[in-house]
Amino acid sequence: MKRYLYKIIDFPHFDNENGSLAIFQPKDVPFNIKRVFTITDTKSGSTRGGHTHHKTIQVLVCIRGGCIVDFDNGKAKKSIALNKPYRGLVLYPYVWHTMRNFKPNTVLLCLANTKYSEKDYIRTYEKFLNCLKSTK
Ligand code: T46
Repeated sequence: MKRYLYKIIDFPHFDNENGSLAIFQPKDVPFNIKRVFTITDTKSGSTRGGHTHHKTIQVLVCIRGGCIVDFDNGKAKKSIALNKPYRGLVLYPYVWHTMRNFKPNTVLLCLANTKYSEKDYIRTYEKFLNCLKSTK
């Protein structure tokens, strides 16, 4: 099975000396959006994520501030700094991801293709590696 690692989407945006406007429309997202959530008020030094999903695909956008997202598919690893209010990082199922180095007042917007279900999460790296073996 081909395992995608990530994709970057630069959403349409208009920036001028009076400010910036970014536009998030379903047509620019590679799945049907079923859920939108935000991550805010992260403390200095905190990390979030540290899991992956069976089915959920997500787009993460730091609409304010910034953070680093570390992710891997069990083979390739990558880190991306998200710090532009129009830049989306698409994370696919079976991509282990962790967010860290949050700048003060960061607002991370997440669009997802699933309703929330704890059963969709894999929350230990060992289980993740075992799932990769069993879904080859
Ligand atoms: C992800 C990263 C980028 C819900 O009840 N409903 C929801 O839709 C979500 C997203 C979370 N929750 C509950 C589950 C936990 O009790 O909120 C609590 C915190 O969730 P979690 O520890 O998973 O948060 P993060 O920031 O580590 O991860 C979140 C998403 O859960 C996850 O899908 O990929 O953001």
